[in-house]
Amino acid sequence: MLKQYTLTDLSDEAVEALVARNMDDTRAIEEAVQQIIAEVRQDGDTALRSFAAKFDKVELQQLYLEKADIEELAMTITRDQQRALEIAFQNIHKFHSTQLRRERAVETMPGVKCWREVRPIEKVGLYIPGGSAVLPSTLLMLGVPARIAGCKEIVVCSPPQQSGKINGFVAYCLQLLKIDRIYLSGGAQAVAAMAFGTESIPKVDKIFGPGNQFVTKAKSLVQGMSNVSIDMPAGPSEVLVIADETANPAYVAADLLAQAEHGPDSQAVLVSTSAELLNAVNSKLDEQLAILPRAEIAKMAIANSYAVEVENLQEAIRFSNRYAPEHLILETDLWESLTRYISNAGSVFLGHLTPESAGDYASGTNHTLPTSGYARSYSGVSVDSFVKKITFQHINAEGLNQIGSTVEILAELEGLHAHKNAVSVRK
Ligand code: HSO
Ligand code: ZN
Repeated sequence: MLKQYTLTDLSDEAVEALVARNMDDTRAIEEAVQQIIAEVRQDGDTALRSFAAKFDKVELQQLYLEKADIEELAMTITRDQQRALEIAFQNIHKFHSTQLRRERAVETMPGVKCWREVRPIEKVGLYIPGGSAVLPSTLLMLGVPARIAGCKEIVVCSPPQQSGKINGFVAYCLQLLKIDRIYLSGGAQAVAAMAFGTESIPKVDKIFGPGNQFVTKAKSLVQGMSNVSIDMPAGPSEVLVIADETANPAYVAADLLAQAEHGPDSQAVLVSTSAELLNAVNSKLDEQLAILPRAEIAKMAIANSYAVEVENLQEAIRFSNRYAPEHLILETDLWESLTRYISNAGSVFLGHLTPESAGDYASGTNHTLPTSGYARSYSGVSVDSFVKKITFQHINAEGLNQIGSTVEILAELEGLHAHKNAVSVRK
């Protein structure tokens, strides 16, 4: 049963507290991660081997698998599973392909021409988690835009299984992406390896991918310690469902549980205009939880979740915008009239037949999205995340004549005479 609130009963502070995520950032995690980073910097591969023995319970000689191993592992999955991964790959590819657009050059004054050109980030590191659920879909969500962007080197790290191998689904995704090598390292140590480089693992320019609190902490720490950047700050996954009396309670419950099964710290929020719907969803939650293999995890997440009753859909959207959910699902016949009011959300799922799961796997949109309220200022991963946009300009004699005195005056007023002179000498 979801905790329940009525929006009109809540003070502004109470709403603020409700939409705030539990950013429980313990010093203990930070200290442990600092230590791991220091060891990887100092001992490189030797440190990675000892972390693999300690955390993944496996003795590794070679810290990566190559083409032949990947091929062999990929063959262990069924033809249906291969087809499903192929369809997901194709849809993600189709959707992301449109994201590389050329911009036109602009003549800001006669003879002064400015434009931007896109260049791939050369070396990117993709972290693929392998904890309680292995997520090959994440490899597609990161690998496809990296390939479309044209990144030269795509370094993939994932924790090894106890066999010293990786899962067959991840292997098949590597094949679809034409990536011939995967590094067998997980956790904060993999992030440190990609940030600083080891004998085996190349240093990269940007690190992508979700992970547990250790991985997330490592990403934020290495960003401040080297010139590596990261995709976005990542917190536990979350969904906010807006549902009215037109919603099907079984669908709503299923969507909340799809989120809840990710982890005990996941959050599933239901905002509804209908008290009957809230009750019906609660009973469907019980029904569906009873037969869910990951019920224990989902129950903990549900305990960390809540429902809010609101007066109308506009109020629901306002609440959602304050929460800024990673995923927003609109389970109402009126979804079309609402989309324009959405100002903060990572990815939005419209109508009764659009489950978040479709976007998690296969519809084409990316599932690497801003959590914890970062949807206020961040977008999800896309091809843009894998490129830089370089500005260019060219000024001819006419242009210099047009713009020269403006620059000279501005340089003068800032007291920067060498700047002024760089124009004056050319006149
Ligand atoms: N909902 C997760 C993505 C995912 N779901 C992967 C299943 N596999 C974060 O958007
Ligand atoms: Zn999911």
